[in-house]
Amino acid sequence: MLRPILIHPDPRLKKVCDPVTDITADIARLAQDMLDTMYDAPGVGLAAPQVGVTKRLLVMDCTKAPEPPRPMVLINPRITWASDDLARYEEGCLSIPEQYAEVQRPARVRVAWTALDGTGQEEEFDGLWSTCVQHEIDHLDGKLFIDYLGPLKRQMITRKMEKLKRERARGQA
Ligand code: K2U
Ligand code: ZN
Repeated sequence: MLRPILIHPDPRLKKVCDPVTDITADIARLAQDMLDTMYDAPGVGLAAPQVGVTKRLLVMDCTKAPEPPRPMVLINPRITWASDDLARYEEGCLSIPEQYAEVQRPARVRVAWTALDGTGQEEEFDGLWSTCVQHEIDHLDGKLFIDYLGPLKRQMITRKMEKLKRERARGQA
């Protein structure tokens, strides 16, 4: 089922999210809905706060055709190692539509998490997967990619989003 994606500014996007304490049928349903919503957007990642659930859960699939899809669900993810070398990427965000800016992050990260079946996982990510998982884990800590920009650019983007929300509220966008 598709869920509406919150648009910045929204207090739920600034919250430090709560750990998932037990993996219930509701959590499994939320994860599936987040994957459906991500593919529909389309996007390569989505964090629970973006659909209004302030829990530490994210989904991602950074595969590109003709690779087979690899939908991933990360519960209570945490970065256990990050490379010294950095990588720059023109990031966007489904909660900040049509705004892009270059963000620099560690090129490779190791992430530990719990899978939907309750097993502990750990994997090293590079390339778009690395950028994406760091972008999503930031969401779980209430951090948006625009928080890495200067105050003027961030304020300009926030003003544009406030205008977009006003227009959407009037059914104009
Ligand atoms: O969290 C989100 O808003 C989903 C983003 C994740 C993302 C942002 C920047 C870089 C990598 C991942 C959406 O996937 S934005 C759409 C997108 C699609 C393809 C490549 C990059 C971004
Ligand atoms: Zn985002």
